[in-house]
Amino acid sequence: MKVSIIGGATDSGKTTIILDLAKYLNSGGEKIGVIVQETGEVDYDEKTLSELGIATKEVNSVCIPCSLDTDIRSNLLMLQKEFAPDIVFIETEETVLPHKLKTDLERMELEQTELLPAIVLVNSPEYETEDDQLTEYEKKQVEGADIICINKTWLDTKEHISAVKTLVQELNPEARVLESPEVRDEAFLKMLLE
Ligand SMILES: Nc1nc2c(ncn2[C@@H]2O[C@H](COP(=O)(O)OP(=O)(O)OP(=O)(O)O)[C@@H](O)[C@H]2O)c(=O)[nH]1
Ligand SMILES: [Mg+2]
Repeated sequence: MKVSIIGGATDSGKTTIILDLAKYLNSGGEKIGVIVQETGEVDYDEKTLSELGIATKEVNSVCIPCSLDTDIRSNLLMLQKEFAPDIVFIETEETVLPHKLKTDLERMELEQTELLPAIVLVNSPEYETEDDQLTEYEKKQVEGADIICINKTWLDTKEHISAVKTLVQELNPEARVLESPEVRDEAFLKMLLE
């Protein structure tokens, strides 16, 4: 079972990208699970999910990272046992560091589980271009990410996207930085999973 962790600020487009990935993988016959940290509104349309045959678990939002990890771990185990998905997406809320959760899950040595690169979505038109204007979470998320996906580029100017890209590359020279188009083709979606 593969596990993909996708984080980023509220409204950065996490649910939309997960649904795009789920549709793409589902069309190739893969079974998909989603774990979402509930922060109020449920964004996943039950009908869409059931049509795609996706199993979901909601994790209550908690501020203590270790209890969050335990909660996510038990939900992963439950999904694995009851549904045996090929891949599980974890949508984290904006105060969680996806790379930290990935490391914690790696340490738990879950059986037959492969952790995919930790993805952080950046809401391009809303994102600051100076390091000292970023919140602590925004900064730490980007610094630790394996993949930084600059999203909502279609709502932003070329100049601003370019400044955002420069900033995130400075903060994390090791990460792969992708710019997401509004319509994501197979080649783009694949890059988020490897
Ligand atoms: N047109 C278009 N709108 C998008 C896209 N991605 C996100 N949006 C819009 O941006 C808003 C937030 O998208 P979500 O995917 O719910 O973002 P999120 O990061 O899951 O948000 P939270 O779960 O509330 O933190 C919604 O109104 C979406 O319709 C996209 O690819 N195309
Ligand atoms: Mg969401």
